[in-house]
Amino acid sequence: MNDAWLEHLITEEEERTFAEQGYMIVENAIPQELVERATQVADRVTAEEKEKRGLGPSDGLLMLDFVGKDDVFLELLDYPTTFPLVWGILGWNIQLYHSHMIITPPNAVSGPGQKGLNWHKDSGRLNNELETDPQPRISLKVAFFLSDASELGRANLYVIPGSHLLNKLPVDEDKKPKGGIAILAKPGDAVFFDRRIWHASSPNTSEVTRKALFYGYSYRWLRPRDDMTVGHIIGDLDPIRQQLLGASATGGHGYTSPKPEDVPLRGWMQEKAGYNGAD
Ligand SMILES: O=C(O)CCC(=O)C(=O)O
Repeated sequence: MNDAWLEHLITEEEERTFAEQGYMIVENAIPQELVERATQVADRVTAEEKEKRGLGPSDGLLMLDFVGKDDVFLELLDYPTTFPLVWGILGWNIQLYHSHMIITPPNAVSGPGQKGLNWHKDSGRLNNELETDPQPRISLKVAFFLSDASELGRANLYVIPGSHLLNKLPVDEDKKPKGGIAILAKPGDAVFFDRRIWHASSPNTSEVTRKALFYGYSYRWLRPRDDMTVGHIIGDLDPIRQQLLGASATGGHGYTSPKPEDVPLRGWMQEKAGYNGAD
């Protein structure tokens, strides 16, 4: 099961980059064939959702909880070029706590009422209620880019490198956010970012609709940030996917004090990836 992960274990350089910069880009993480398949499904799901919400073709769409809507989204959940990096950073007690798809047509923005860059850290109240500075990481996102955002103005994701270690948004003398860069992602690239990094979506001033799928991974004790509508599929999935989608064989206790059967990823890492079982 999942031996392809062994070919993409996290490197020391990736670990260091992510720890220091708070983000990293895995270029060509998924092949164009998969980009095309995922795009077809994303287009279908977008059309259905827009119809439901009464939105037109030029409206942006932020759609939470897409992961259970098609097998292609499950394929990306534990994809060989990205998932080993997720557990390489967070370890084995992990889950998908959140998925969202953002579609940004020409002239649209992805945030409701958004004008420029909507700088934020992820996870809402965690940023107010965790007392430390810097705060703990707790989760990260992997954004799969399906469209070509390799030029400026294509609703690029912006980040402030290194700002995951700063609770306050870094600003210049005029109180303007300082140090932001646009990520120029190509179709098939995966962008990893720490939930704490100051990041922003941006307006699309190009002719190319921006399409990206975001997978949020966290420790299993964090409550999901969306409805995680997966009850209709979870029973048919392999044990590691079940873990990722929120299963706990021993119930509530198993999220904070997991037994081996709650966390099959841990057993797999011990058997296959040289993990020695230490926390
Ligand atoms: O759409 C984007 O590029 C930004 C996404 C974002 O802000 C988020 O996932 O929290």
